[in-house]
Amino acid sequence: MNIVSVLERELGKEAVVGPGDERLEDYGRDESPLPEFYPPACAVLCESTEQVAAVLRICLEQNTPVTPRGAGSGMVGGALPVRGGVVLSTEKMQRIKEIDPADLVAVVEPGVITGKFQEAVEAAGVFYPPDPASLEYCSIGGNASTNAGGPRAFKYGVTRDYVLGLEVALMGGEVLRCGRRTAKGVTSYDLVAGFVGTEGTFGVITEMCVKLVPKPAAAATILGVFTDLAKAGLAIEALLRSGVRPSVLEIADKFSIDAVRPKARYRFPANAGAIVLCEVDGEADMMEMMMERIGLAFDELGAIDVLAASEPAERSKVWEARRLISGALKEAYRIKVNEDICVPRGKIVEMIARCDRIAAETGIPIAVFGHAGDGNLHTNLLSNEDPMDPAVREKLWHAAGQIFTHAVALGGTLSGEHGIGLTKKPYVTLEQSPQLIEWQHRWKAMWDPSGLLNPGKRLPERQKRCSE
Ligand code: 2HG
Ligand code: ZN
Repeated sequence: MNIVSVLERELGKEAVVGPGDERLEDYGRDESPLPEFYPPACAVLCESTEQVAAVLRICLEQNTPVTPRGAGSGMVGGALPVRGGVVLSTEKMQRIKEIDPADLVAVVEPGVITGKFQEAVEAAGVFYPPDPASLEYCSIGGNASTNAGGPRAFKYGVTRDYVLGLEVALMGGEVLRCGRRTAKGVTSYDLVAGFVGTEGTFGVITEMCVKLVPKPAAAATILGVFTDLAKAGLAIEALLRSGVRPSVLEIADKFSIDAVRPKARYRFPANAGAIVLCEVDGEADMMEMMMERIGLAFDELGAIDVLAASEPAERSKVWEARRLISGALKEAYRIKVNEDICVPRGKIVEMIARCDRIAAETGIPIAVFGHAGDGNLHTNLLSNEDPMDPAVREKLWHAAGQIFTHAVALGGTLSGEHGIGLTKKPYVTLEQSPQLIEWQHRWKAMWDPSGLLNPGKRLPERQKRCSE
């Protein structure tokens, strides 16, 4: 019996999207810049931990690759079934099981949409800070699998900092609960931190216990507009040194501004070449003083416009300009190879200058935007050439390699928040030693000796050791 029939028999036909079903194509793509479609044999839309465990048991019994998938919003091909087989989707596991403001925790299933979860949490008077730009459609389980960040990571940290406990289904069908519900806890090895960020290569998250924090009483947003990116980079570095502690410190360049200009409600000055978006939160009576300080700093650093917003409607207008960037660039160019390098904070200006040089040398426009306060820059290589042309792709991925090389030379890393998945796997050796890669292979083999769980991702192929 083939794998599709076995899954249909054990989980019911309604859980399986099989051959001939037009929905199946969606499970062979994601938000990565790869134009290819990776056809799975089928996708299983699991609704419970038991179903996830059953799929992992059946796939091991049938020696079939299985690729976990959240909302499919990943940008590095982490959820693509590159070896075919089964896509295991958690998109239907959408229950918020508990929000407990007294314990400051919530218990959720992995398919819950992050933005919806934040709304529910805030309605209960508490706050869940991780805010990937895709929060309206990404899922919290996917966020944990990639250890997603977002603008507020600058003050509040990334998803890993909020995951206290996990239920994980392992290859073969065993279900493991690890972690805790308490604010602190060191009784076991930190398996939770180990599972977070492994892009579904160790196991499939079926339930999460996450930390909440008190909701800030007020927030304000300040936008500084500069004539060029170098000036905006200097503003970021100056703010980092000034001792003010915003919750958000974002940057965007002229490519990004020009892409969002027609869509955004904020009217950018004609000579806008870069923006710095800053947000502060805390006690209401602190807001004015902090906005004034940041506004003054922007003026001193040569801003051509400063916009301060404290009302929710005005703030959302400013935020809209930032949140639209990724999609607007995607619409404006046929190819958008987006990276998310992260460099030490003191090297932001230098990294921006190096991107400029790479753009000039290769002739490839590079849009730079993102979470500059964390040194996490989305360097987007743009092109209007044919995405299927191997020469075009080679040129773009070569330039991406140059960006990675420079980021690593400055003490940085390939990925600050999107993950490695498929697209960045060829570059891992630029950053990591063969020894480090080998230990990660051993770790992966401990959870998935069969190598069938999300195969072909994250780790460069294993090097043969001299003794072998
Ligand atoms: C963002 O910060 C996302 O907007 C997407 O991480 C980044 O498209 C990108 O490069
Ligand atoms: Zn981002």
